[in-house]
Amino acid sequence: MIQEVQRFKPFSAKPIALLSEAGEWRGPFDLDLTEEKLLTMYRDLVRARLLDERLGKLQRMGKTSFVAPAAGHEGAHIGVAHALRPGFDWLFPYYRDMGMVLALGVPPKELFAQSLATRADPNKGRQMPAHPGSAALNVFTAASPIASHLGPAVGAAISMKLRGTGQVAVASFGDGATSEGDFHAAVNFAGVQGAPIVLVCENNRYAISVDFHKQTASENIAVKAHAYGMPGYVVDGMDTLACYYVMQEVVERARSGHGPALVEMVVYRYGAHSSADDDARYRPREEVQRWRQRDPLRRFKAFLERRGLLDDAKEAALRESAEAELAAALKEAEAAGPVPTDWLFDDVYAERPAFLEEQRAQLEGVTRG
Ligand SMILES: Cc1ncc(C[n+]2csc(CCOP(=O)(O)OP(=O)(O)O)c2C)c(N)n1
Repeated sequence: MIQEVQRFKPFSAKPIALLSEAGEWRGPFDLDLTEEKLLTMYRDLVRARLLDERLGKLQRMGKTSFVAPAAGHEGAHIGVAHALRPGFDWLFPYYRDMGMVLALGVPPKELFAQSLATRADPNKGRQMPAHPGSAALNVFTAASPIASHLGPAVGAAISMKLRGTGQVAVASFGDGATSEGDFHAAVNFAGVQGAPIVLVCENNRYAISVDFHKQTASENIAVKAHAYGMPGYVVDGMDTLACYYVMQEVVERARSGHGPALVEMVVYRYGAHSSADDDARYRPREEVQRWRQRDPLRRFKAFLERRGLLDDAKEAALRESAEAELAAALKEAEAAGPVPTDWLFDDVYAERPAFLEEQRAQLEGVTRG
């Protein structure tokens, strides 16, 4: 039975951590990842951080209208992405998960194109920036209404179970989303149906300016799982390996027919809620600084250095190559040119009705002048 090989106990008093803040391995089992896998995880942490920085710059340059900063969430993002089978399992991310979809394999060119609305955007420029999706990689397009993707995620997982596909769905969301009715309906349904889904809460302590303690009277989010008949895990979300190993266990548990789990990853966003928010109005700078000390990149780097897998020169080379990859992707995304206005009419009907044809013709006249 899978329960007998469980590494992690649900409902632990403290968040599950495997790395100390100085990067020492503290796991109660032997690390069983190859050097290559560890370095790939670190590379993905760096790519996610650099992507976030680039998107922030594009917003300040006026090239995109909206970003949802993700720095501080990367440990959770990379832990989740690496526990999935890309293109087989399904991911239902939310708007702060750019690093997660990048690590899953969505090309950075597509992510930039989505944010800038250029022809290289597979969503044809019809989503808000920071709302990626990928048909090729089974990534459900991120939605703006919080928690609205959780019902569809559970529905998809139930379908996977009924069809016996062996796939797993993962849906991620913030702590604020757990106050929505959609969250409770979805978790309840997942529990009742034994759906192969992992619900991942990236608890960054704030829903815009609303502090976690105003969000729920529960001691944490993970305990809510108990009421829905599934295990709940609270994990140190700044510890990439803890996020990865817990995810790997519950994903495989779901894959082998043992049902859903709720995983709370305790993270922190260093930046504002979005490019439209002033976080200085609701949280002290010292709090942000304190959390920065726990940074997932810094911790993983220290861990790799202790094992002799990374040094300053290798780190510099890795950053340089990630920078170059993103710069080239951005250039290609921009070179594709803006999305044509009449793409607005595509993909809605198999055969476009006359009234839409008429509107399209009118628009053509307007844009031609
Ligand atoms: C149904 C709904 N209500 C309100 C909003 C406005 N809104 C956008 S983001 C947000 C906070 C979300 O917080 P959380 O779920 O913790 O995620 P975070 O942004 O902190 O990562 C709110 C209330 C929304 N998008 N959808």
